[in-house]
Amino acid sequence: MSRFDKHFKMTEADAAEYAAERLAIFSGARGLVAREIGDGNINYVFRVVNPENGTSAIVKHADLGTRSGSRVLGVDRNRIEAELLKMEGELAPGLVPRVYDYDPIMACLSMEDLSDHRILRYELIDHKVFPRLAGDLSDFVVKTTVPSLDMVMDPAAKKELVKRYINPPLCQITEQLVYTEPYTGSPERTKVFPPNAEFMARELFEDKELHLAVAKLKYAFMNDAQALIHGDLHTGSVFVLPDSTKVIDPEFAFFGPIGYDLGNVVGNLCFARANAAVTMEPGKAKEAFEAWVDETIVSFVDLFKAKFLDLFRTSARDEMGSTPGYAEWFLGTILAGAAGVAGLEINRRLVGVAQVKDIAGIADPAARTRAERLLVRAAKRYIVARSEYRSGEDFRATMEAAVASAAEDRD
Ligand code: SR1
Ligand code: MG
Repeated sequence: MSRFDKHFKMTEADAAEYAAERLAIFSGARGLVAREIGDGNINYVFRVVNPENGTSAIVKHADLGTRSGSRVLGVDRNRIEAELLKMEGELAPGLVPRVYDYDPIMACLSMEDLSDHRILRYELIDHKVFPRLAGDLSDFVVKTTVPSLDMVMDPAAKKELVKRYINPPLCQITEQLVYTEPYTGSPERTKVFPPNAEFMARELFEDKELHLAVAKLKYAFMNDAQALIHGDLHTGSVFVLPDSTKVIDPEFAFFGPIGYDLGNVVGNLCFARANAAVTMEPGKAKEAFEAWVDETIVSFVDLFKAKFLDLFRTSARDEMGSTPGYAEWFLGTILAGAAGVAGLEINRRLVGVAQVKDIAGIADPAARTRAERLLVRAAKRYIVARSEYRSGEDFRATMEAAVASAAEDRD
């Protein structure tokens, strides 16, 4: 009999006791210390340390609802995350934390402590550069998604996986927060920076051509069970060191369009680019950071394209999937989806309920106003003209034009 034979919401003291009882790396240890370090909206994340020898682990614990209690989610997301991390660790070695244990009763996923790493979003806000990023993230997206395509894996086995990773509560969050609420203008479901109230009403809430494009993207997200994707690949889901990249938090994983992962990365790099454009003093540091973000957007997309075609061609087993021209056509549809998602991610982080510090944290109201406007211009182009995006340069050029447009907002 153990206190942990039945699920309850753990405190720090519970987490320390739990880790001592459950995790092999703490076997025989006494006096473990747990601290809750989660900064997300959903789970409880405990860092557990053995002060005697410095051994540590992360215990990610799911309660039935979100932290605020505003949504009931169940706890299956914890299983999905644990299984995905293990799978991703095999497909993309070195790019995810090691899993120590998954406990379906307490809904606890215990894994490698990456406290020596930093969250990419905050590093980008500090205008730091990470030369490995484009290579590592393009590797991650290609290696973790291509193997679960119908052209690559046995379609019957894939359908079993589609069942196993059906993720209704987390998909519902995305369907609402990304694909619906930012276009409603509803005061309960949006959060608009007051100086941009009229701008957002005109550009996002009342633009029917935009709504039609978003509707098409929404039902593609809900119906295109293309591959097993991460589902929430923003810069808060990436830990970095200068020589290391680790993707975390695949709790939103499900069978969906690959462009969702790709577009999330691009959209979040756009936040870094817009932040630099309006907050950095002109000079060498600004030029270097902006050039690195631009180059990272270009290389991320172009490396994805090259690696995708390579892996697809060497691993596609289905006869029709190997038809000459199919891989290139399919890649084109993924890039169009990615452009759409980059735009959706940008818009939802500006006017939706889950905002990002890259923009909401800009202290000068005039600078934040400009950043939001240039981003919305880029986002709308990504969404409405999504079929025109074929290369990294196409994605970069849209941001460059949007940044140039911000000069007009000064007047
Ligand atoms: C209620 S969850 C809000 C956001 O946090 C997650 O990381 C997802 O991006 C979600 O949309
Ligand atoms: Mg998360």
